[in-house]
Amino acid sequence: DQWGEQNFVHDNPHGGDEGDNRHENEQKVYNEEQAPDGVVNNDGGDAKQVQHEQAPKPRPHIPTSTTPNPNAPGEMGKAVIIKKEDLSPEERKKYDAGFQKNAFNQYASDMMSLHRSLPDVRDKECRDFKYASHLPDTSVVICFHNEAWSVLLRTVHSVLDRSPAHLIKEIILVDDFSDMDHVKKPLEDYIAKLGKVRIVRAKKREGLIRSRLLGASVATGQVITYLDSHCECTEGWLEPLLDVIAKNKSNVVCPVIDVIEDENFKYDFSSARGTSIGGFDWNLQFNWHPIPDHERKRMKTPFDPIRSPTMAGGLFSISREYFEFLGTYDPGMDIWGGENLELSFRIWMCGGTLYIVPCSHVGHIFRKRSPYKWKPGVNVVKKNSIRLAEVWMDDYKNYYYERFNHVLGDYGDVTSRKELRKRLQCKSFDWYVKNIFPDLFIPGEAVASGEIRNQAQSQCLDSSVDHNAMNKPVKMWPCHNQGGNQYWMLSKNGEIRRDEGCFDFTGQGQVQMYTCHGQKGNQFWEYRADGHLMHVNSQRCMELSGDGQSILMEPCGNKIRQLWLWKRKDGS
Ligand code: UD2
Ligand code: MN
Repeated sequence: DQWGEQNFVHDNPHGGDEGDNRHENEQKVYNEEQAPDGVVNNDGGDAKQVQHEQAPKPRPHIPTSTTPNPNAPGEMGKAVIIKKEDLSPEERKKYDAGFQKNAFNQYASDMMSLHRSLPDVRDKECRDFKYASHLPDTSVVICFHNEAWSVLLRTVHSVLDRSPAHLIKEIILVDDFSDMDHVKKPLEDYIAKLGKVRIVRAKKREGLIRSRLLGASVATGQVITYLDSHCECTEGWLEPLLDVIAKNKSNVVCPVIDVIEDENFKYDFSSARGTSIGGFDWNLQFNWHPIPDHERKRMKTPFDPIRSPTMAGGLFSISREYFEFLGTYDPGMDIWGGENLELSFRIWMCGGTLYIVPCSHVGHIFRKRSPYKWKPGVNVVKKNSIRLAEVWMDDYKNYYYERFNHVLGDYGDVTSRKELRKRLQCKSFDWYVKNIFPDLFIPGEAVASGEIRNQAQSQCLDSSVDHNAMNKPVKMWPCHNQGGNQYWMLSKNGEIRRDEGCFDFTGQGQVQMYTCHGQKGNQFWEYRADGHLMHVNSQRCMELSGDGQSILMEPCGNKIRQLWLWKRKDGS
């Protein structure tokens, strides 16, 4: 039993094989009519509850029943389909207010049991796996700012209902200065009956990072497990996480994050084999990537923990002692953002290992906008990201800083974080990139970069790379010399790209923007010495259309409309 016997400093071979700023106005007034009464006692058995026909009568809380009515809304992770048109004007108002306040369908959530059932999403191999007999216990820390009642408590119950009791030391709810009434006395009364669950409150709005620190400061479990306040844990989610930490305390582990749909609460799960790993782009945004071949080769089975360069941030377990050793979080980070990459880089660079564990599944409601208040006039995400770049990214930080012409603004003092890095004798960011994220696209390695200008006419290849542009044709636009949507890079492996967007041609139709996959194929281009841009698979060349408005893919030939100017790194 290695638990308790680990010395963190350099006993774990590095890289060894074992181991948009969002501002939304929140609706501040909590509507009494939506107060928890009709919601809290939703044990899944009451059809009247579901129809919302009359004002819900206050009832005593019914203690947890884990055998829900299979026909109640949302059971087995099914979608709750509500025909908005059929709702009374009053109910419809509630429906809209719920969405407005939370950026998810609170009305649908309120119809569902707090103990709704989910399918057992595990692959058979995971169900049959034998975990270590002595697993460490965990404190589960859930931070929230104005979370909806039913969503918050379903998170809590999913932990209690689907984890071996002896492994849950406690659940710590951290209230980040919510102003909704239901999270005050009603919540205290409710959790008092659950045992094990306690609440700590921030005295001012701290943001999720300092709230997590507050939770950690009172935690007593051997492991800390963080969850967002809108999650649902599935059967068997916890043991595989703790098992990896039991093997080595410097292993930090994330479950597979399944999607709970914001519109209807459908639980969408992926099989272990479909699991992705975490990465990031040079805007320091977290993103997902397919499991790279080198990692698939390293894994002995598709159910082994997968080494991941980064974590999404919200859902992970870490040995409490190791978390402290590693320097927890940067308390200078506000509200939201950046802490996930900061911790990820720190884990890898300072001797730990970050895994995604395919046998552990937790659902999370992914929202399309942020429902709460941000600091007005401050780009919090940028500030947090600069803090992490300054401390951890060495010269690579400049790829990020170029995005805003190196105008950093006030990002506070990072001296103590730099000292931490020194004290822990962490490796360089260059080491991290080369060993942990070798598939990361490095702008400095681009063989050509800048605008791609047609030689017949001053028209340039133009596209954004956000989700609006994905799977849509690349356009031609008058060259504007401002970079932006006309700034492209030719990667070493023949991609024409910016961030995660790549030129993609299937052999038919038009050249489209597509998420880069790093597999060459439809994204493999050659910028020839004479100025042709050839798609290697189809052997066709990009050609400016006669009207100058679009790109044609034609057999390569001796036409000026097929010749393009693009600055090569070697200056030619
Ligand atoms: C993702 C992470 C989130 C966090 C974030 C980057 C997942 C599933 N989620 O964004 O955990 O790492 O990236 O920072 O990986 N909260 C507060 N105080 C605040 C703001 C938020 O307590 O001022 C709580 C909030 O109630 C929620 C959690 O922090 O429980 C994460 O916030 P989010 O759900 O808005 O973040 P998300 O999932 O978009
Ligand atoms: Mn979240």
